[in-house]
Amino acid sequence: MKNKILEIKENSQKEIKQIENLEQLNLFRIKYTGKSGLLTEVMRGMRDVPKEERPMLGSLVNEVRTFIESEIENLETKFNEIELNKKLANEKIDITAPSKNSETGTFHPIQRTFNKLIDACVEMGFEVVTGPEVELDKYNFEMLNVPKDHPARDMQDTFYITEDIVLRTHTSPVQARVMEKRQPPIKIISPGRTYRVDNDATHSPVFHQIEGLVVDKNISLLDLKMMLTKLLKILFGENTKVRFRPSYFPFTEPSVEVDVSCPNCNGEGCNLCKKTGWMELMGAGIVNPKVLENCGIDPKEYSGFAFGQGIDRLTMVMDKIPDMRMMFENDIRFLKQVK
Ligand code: FA5
Repeated sequence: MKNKILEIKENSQKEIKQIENLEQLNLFRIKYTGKSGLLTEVMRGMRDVPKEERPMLGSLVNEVRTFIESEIENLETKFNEIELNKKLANEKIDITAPSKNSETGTFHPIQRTFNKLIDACVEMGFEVVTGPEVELDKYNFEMLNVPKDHPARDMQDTFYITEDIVLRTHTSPVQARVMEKRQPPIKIISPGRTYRVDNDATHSPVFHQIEGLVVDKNISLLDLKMMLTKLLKILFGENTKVRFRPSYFPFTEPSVEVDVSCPNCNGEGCNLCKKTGWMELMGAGIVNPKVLENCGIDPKEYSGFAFGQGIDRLTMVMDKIPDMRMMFENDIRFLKQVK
């Protein structure tokens, strides 16, 4: 039995020298140390050996097993290293090879308009504030002087979540939220997404607005006219004409609609401006004293102006897009055209 064990050791030493890869090493492992391998077979034969010889032979088998296993481990480490080096050599990147053409992303046309407006307003000293799109009826309507039974609610067809929670129909609730928390001076803009039950070529159920609010001592309609004229000239060019027409909003008094000479035809009259030479751009006005009062600001001490502009329609004019819905389909061919 002893000779048999030593013979196994000797043969294993010879055989292991011939092994060239991991596959062969695995077969070697099964042959010598596997469940039905040569060493296991020897251990089974121990039953036929006289009792007193068993401890000596048992420890010899273990010694040989440890020896073979450590040989296997060493060889395995060596083969793994060789494999890894081969893999690394094959994966070398040739940095001199010509690159594949990659698509570059751009801003969505609506975002581009937003960026232009926000940049111009920030340059004029406005702070950017945002508010929730799912809004309390209180901020969207009531604090802005539009109580539940007010006929002006018909001007904004609303998505109701519950009786008291709506998808905001304009960015004006941010005015109320800011004035409720802060005392003047206030000079903010609030860009964001808005929702109404509308759907045609110039009305989308989801659209975008930017709100502006200035509250301080002695703010008058003259400040509103000067500031908006300056802003619109930055956006559309120094020669742009700006006009103010009387209008109505429950949250401003007096209220105005603001138009600019058509940027497409410079006021000559074209299809975009329906031959009028003017484009209607935004609603604005002097903040209704009732709104200041609702928000905890004393209307005897302070006054303010506000303006609100639809971004989607402005983008349609600037990029000559015939149907508002095209901007929400996100067809990559369309987006590439209006780059
Ligand atoms: C308002 O929403 C007022 N909050 C604006 C305002 C603010 C006035 C502060 C005074 C002071 P109006 O309902 O007119 O106003 O909407 C403003 C702009 O939003 C419109 O001129 C239009 O450009 C845009 N708009 C309204 N509904 C839609 C719609 N369904 N799809 C796309 N744009 C829309």
